[in-house]
Amino acid sequence: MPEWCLRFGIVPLADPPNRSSENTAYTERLLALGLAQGIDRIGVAPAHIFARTRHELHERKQRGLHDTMQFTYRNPDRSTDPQSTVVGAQSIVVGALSYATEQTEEHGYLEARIARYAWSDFYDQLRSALNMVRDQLRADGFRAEVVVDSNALVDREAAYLAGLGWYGKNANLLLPGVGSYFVLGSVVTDAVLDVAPAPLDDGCGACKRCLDSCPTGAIVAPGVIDARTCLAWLIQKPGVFEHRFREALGDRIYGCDDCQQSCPPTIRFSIKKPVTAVRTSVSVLTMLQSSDNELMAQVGQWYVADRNPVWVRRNLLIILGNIASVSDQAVREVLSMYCRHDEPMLRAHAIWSAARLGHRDLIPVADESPIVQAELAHLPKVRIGKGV
Ligand code: B12
Ligand code: SF4
Ligand code: SF4
Repeated sequence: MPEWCLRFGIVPLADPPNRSSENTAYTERLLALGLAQGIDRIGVAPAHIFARTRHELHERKQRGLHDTMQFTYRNPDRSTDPQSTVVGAQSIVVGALSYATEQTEEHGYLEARIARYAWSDFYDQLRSALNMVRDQLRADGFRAEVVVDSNALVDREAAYLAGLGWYGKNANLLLPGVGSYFVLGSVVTDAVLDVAPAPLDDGCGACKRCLDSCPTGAIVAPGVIDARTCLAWLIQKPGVFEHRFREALGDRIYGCDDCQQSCPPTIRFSIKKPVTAVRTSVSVLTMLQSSDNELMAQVGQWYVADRNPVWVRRNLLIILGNIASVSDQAVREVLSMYCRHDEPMLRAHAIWSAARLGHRDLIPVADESPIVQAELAHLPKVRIGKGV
């Protein structure tokens, strides 16, 4: 077992892959195939239990840092054991695909911002490329399964163990020289491949810009995110959007990039691609005026809890309160409609927005729903400042 496995508490499940020249040549051919499919960086991790990550998942769950997130937290023992994806797994081929594009971020009045990783379906691009690697392995008689952003495996740790990068203080995996604008995914296989000699050392040094740039202070220690305060999760979380984070939501409709936009290697040296089919923002009013089916079609592959459009509408209503002009008649009409909506969750958030924009006359004096009553009891002050 390599010395670094011990250092990171990694438990081998089988004999480690031997470094025969045959393995090396086969591994190189596979990795070259992945690169030819458009993957930007690729490497191989040993298919051992991710002991450190397993410990972190259990510990963070115990501390409540996961909030109500399920994903990899639902079953930490499963998501940190490659054997639960492929019985007899020996190796994990891990790919990183850049989602930085030459497209500049442009959005006009009443457009809500989408985080970069969702500007296009980069997961799908990565999955397609990894499928080719998987097919090659299967054609050669091995078992192989692709996992990309799934609950079955913690992607960052796989990439870290494959030597692709280090954990930044913002918790993202940073690739040397090119930063963190990468989506990650794997092919878990029972083929014995040449694994990375060792993970990379920390490359952040004394920098701590991401810690200072987080609008809600969600990076509670280097590499540790408190999901209870992270906007990327709060946007996805079902239920009433906590008052104390509504202003911080700003104009974000999906994801948050602040802790990466402040990261020097990420913004300076990312691998920018000439992507044509990108969408950097959506029209708030168009979405709020759409039917449920139309709305979910615009949302596409975004994660929406239970695929329930209410959560998207809730966020759009908060955004209105944050960015709309008080004199905008179209906004007033939409808010008027939502203040009388059948769904109490939407009435509640529309009332907040109406109060922020000074449309007190749209707000009912009483309501039978406890959610709305709570809202009426804590109306915000009228917004003053930019764009009003
Ligand atoms: C749950 C989840 C979230 C949650 C929680 C994120 C979190 N950091 O905990 C929420 C919804 C908030 C989220 C947000 C985002 N996510 Co997300 N998310 C996931 C998911 C599904 C599981 C992550 C997981 O289980 N983490 C487990 C915890 C324990 O791991 P960790 O937070 O990475 O912690 C490690 C470090 O702390 C490290 N460590 C231990 N000790 C120390 C000490 C020091 C000093 C340091 C620095 C590190 C360190 O070890 C820990 C365990 O491995 C993965 C997909 C997957 N299947 O893996 C995507 C994934 C992590 N997300 C991704 C992305 C792109 C994002 C966003 C950038 C999207 C956006 N723009 O809004 C943000 C970034 C937020 C952030 N700063 O982390 C990418 C990350 C790519 C990359 N280059 O790192 C992934 C891998 C998806 C993918 N397949 O590409 N995400
Ligand atoms: S994604 Fe946004 S809210 Fe979450 S840690 Fe990064 S900067 Fe903070
Ligand atoms: S901003 Fe600085 S500390 Fe944070 S991840 Fe980037 S290099 Fe590391």
